[in-house]
Parts: sequence; C-alpha cells; structure tokens
Amino acid sequence: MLVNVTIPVFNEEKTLPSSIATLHAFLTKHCRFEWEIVVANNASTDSTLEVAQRLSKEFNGVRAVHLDQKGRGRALKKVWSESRADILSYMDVDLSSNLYAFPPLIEALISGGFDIGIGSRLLKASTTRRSLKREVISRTYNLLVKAFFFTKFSDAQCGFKAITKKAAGKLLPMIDDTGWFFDTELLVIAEKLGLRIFDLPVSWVEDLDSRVKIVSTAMDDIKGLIRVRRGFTTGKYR
Ligand SMILES: Nc1nc2c(ncn2[C@@H]2O[C@H](COP(=O)(O)OP(=O)(O)O)[C@@H](O)[C@H]2O)c(=O)[nH]1
Ligand SMILES: [Mg+2]
Repeated sequence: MLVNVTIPVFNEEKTLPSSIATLHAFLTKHCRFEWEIVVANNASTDSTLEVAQRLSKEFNGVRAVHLDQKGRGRALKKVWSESRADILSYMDVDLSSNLYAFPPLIEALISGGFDIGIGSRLLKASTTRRSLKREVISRTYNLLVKAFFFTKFSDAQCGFKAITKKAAGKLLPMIDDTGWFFDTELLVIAEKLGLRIFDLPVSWVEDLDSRVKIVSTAMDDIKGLIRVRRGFTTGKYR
C-alpha cells in the first residue's frame, strides 16, 4: 500500500524545509503504510523550486514537481494523476492541521470503508484556532455549498484530504477548476455520485501567512458553485 502525500507550494521557500523535515519524521515514526512526499510547485517567483529540489536529495522518499502555471487544483490534479500510489493525499505546507489526524484519515481509505477522507474544522470534535474573519467566511461558504447541493460533508476547504486511486480515476477528469474551488468541485461531485466521504475532525491552528486573495477567491467559488450546479442539470457528471 503506497500513499502519496502531495504538498502544494507557491512561494514557500521559508516554510518548506522545516515542514518537510517535520512531515518526514512523522510519517517515518507513525505510519504503517509506505509513502512518498511530492512537493508540487507552481509558478513560484522565489527559490521554492530550488529548495524543493535540494530537499528531494536530502530526504529519502521526497520528490519535487514543477508546473509553470499557477493554481493549487492544477498541481494536485497533475501529481495525483501521475502518481502510482494506491491512495493520494495532500496537505498545506504550513501544517495547520495537526498531523495526528493523518494516519486515521488514510486508514479509513485503506480499510475500504471510504473513498475520500477530509479534515474538518467545523465538526463538534474539531479544535480550530483561526481569525474571526476566516471563521465567518468558512462557515458562510460551507452553508452556501449545502444550500446549493444538499451535501453532507462539513468542510470543503480544509487543506488536508485523501482519495483512493480508483475514486481519483473517476473524479479527476470531471473537475475543471485549477485553483481553490477544485476541492469543492471534487467533494460535491463525489457525494452526489454516491462515493463515501470520511469527515474527520482535525485540530487546526491557522497560519497567518496566507496565499489566498479572499475577495477574488470568493467570487471564483460562487461562479464555481453555479457552474457545477449547471453541470448536474445537463448530466455532465455520471
Ligand atoms: N502548487 C500550488 N500551491 C499553492 C498555490 N497557491 C497556494 N498554494 C499552497 O496551498 C497551501 C495553502 O495555502 P495557504 O496560503 O496556507 O492558504 P490558507 O491556509 O487558506 O490561508 C499552501 O501550501 C500554499 O503554498 C498555487 O498556485 N500552486
Ligand atoms: Mg494556511
């Protein structure tokens, strides 16, 4: 059982070395499955690519992938489609989600009980430390997703997710978004097609160094919701 752990990065030269060291040590110590770490860099204008290449030489089981165009969704789609792993996952480089949730997230898929696993900051058992602004935006957005699709998964946007190779093979070709809406598109289509989503409470500590442009991302999200709903009415997803 090989598990891919993708770390999408955009201008993260500062955070990357310590995060890869922490993650590598954690996986070595706490996971009973085999794993690979893939640093997926898009269009960074700092030395992220060079740092990623250096880390891939320094640590066993780490490789670096580079894409010219921006977009976290684009990076995940490429790395996940090209990986030979049985389970594909990603997490934000700032490790905002406590790593102790990672083994249970993956084990839920290994056991065959679930097709997708997501970290959630919005369940009763989640412990989430973030700014009021991000909390309000996150809750409002997730209510909007439910109002649009009557879906049950609790948190579309947590940067901590995993999917089986089989589910990825079915879903990835249907996903059009290359940026932040990629996650929502994946989850809505998955739930509507009857795939099983494991919703796991995480312990989240917000990292204030953010790559998200809130206003333009919110606009893209709303356009995305409308586009995906149209997709369902025209029978695009099946
Ligand atoms: N590959 C790739 N990663 C990105 C891009 N934009 C953001 N990221 C990564 O996505 C993750 C989450 O970004 P972050 O700024 O922490 O988002 P926030 O926690 O929601 O504020 C980080 O690992 C970023 O480096 C992008 O265009 N391409
Ligand atoms: Mg972050």
